[in-house]
Amino acid sequence: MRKTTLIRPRDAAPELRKLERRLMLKAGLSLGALTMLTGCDLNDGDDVDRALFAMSRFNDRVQALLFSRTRLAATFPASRITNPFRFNAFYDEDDVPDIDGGTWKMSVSGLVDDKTPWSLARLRTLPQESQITRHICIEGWSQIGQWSGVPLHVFLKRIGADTRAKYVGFTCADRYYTSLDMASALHPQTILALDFIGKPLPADFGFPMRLRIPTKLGFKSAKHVVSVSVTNTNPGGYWEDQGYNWFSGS
Ligand SMILES: Nc1nc2c(c(=O)[nH]1)N[C@H]1C(S)=C(S)[C@@H](COP(=O)(O)O)O[C@H]1N2
Ligand SMILES: [Mo]
Repeated sequence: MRKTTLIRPRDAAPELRKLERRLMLKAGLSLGALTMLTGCDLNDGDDVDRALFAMSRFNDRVQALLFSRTRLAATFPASRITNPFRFNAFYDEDDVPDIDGGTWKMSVSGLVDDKTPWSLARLRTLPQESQITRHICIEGWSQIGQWSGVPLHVFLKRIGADTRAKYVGFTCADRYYTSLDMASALHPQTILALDFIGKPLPADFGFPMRLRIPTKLGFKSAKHVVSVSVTNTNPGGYWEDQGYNWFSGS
């Protein structure tokens, strides 16, 4: 049975009180208004999580409005590249997917003219760009690396993507997935990376292709990509669907 008691500030969970303060300060919303907006009754932990999740999606819209299509992430000289470079994934290094670059294909779906799958060799025929940027993980560490590959805007144009669509989604060989708003997908520094520090991506770092987007937190830079889709339905993401902020960038 669902509890229906109203929350009094005294017995509300601390995170709920914090949420209420933030709402009042940032949006002039009361908990009652949030209850209406989110459909959560805010009486137990689950509902608080759901309300925070709804707030995070609200933040996405605000961040998207503040996003500048042309503001660039900082770049660095080669001397600043972090060595050794740190591996991270939702599993251990032993479980990194073992992918055959010769048979690997990336599928394309959704609002695009040309859905022909892409081989590695064909991706290499497109214009390539190189960048030395900082990768920032939400866990609180960062490192500078060099990635080269096809700018995503070049790729999207090439496949005849409808760039008025809202999202670009990515799925990976390890069942990881993530997605970008179209403005971020078209940002000049967002690339389909094939090389890391001048050599084909090592398995740990996303062979044979990874997304690299320096204007966003590290978890958006999906490794071992196997599909790209252009869509108006938010594809979410592995961490995003567990409550991490979807926009996660500048
Ligand atoms: N396919 C896949 N991509 C992924 C992840 C993952 O678990 N699987 N983890 C993300 C996170 S949280 C981080 S910080 C970076 C780590 O990239 P690195 O191993 O090159 O440092 O990859 C991102 N992309
Ligand atoms: Mo991360």
